[in-house]
Amino acid sequence: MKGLFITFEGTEGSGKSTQAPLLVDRLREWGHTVRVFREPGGTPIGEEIRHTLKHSHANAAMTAEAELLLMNASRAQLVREVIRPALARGEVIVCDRFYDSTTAYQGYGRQLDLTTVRHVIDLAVGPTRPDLTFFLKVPLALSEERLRSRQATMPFIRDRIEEADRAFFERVAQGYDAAAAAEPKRIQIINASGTVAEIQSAIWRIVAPLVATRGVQTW
Ligand code: Z5A
Repeated sequence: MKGLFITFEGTEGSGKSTQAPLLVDRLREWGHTVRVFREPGGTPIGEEIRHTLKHSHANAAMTAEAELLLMNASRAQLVREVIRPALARGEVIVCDRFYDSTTAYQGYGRQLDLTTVRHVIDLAVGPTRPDLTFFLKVPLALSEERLRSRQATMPFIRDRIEEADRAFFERVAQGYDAAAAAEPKRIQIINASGTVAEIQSAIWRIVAPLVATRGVQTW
């Protein structure tokens, strides 16, 4: 029995980390065995790489190439240590970011050669690909506004990737549009400017028929 692999994508502040757990809760209520991960991270090795990429005091001079490889080192570990075995058991995997983030951030944002980026992703994931990806699309101004309100309620933690300029994030958004245009069947664009409940319903309208027909493992 093969499981189901669902990923969430979008610029920061688009609502991925809000929607992913809501989908997980709903799937569990329906009796499915679900595992949820975030990238970079999701394994002990991946979480150490995440720290290096985002918060380490030693990361200021990180090159775009090193960033590409570290993102995919974390991913290679996650795929082999957890995702493949869980899918083989017929479970549902929900992942907050996966390789479309690499296309958008390292390919378009950092402007690395897109063919090289694709080869590195291929090495990291092999045949393990999402069945369904939600691209939560919001105007950049709205995601910036959401992040500002979140920052106002939290202690400041430096994040190297968030230090990039606005042009970088505009290119990232273009990268997501290009990825969605290239794979319209897998990548479902969700208008993420609405309320949390509206977005949750839009996502469930797509997932419900899929889990009903796929025979994934239930308790
Ligand atoms: N990255 C990369 O470069 N290459 C890769 O291959 C991978 C990742 C895998 C991971 O950061 C960074 O790594 C990310 C991309 C890069 N870098 N940046 N910059 P992360 O995991 O720390 O964070 P993130 O993935 O960027 O997510 P985020 O900033 O936490 O945003 P989000 O998950 O999309 O949004 P959220 O946390 O659900 O919501 C943000 C705020 O808005 C929060 O206060 C919510 O309560 C609020 N919110 C959410 N939905 C709504 C609605 N509908 N209305 C109003 N307010 C809302």
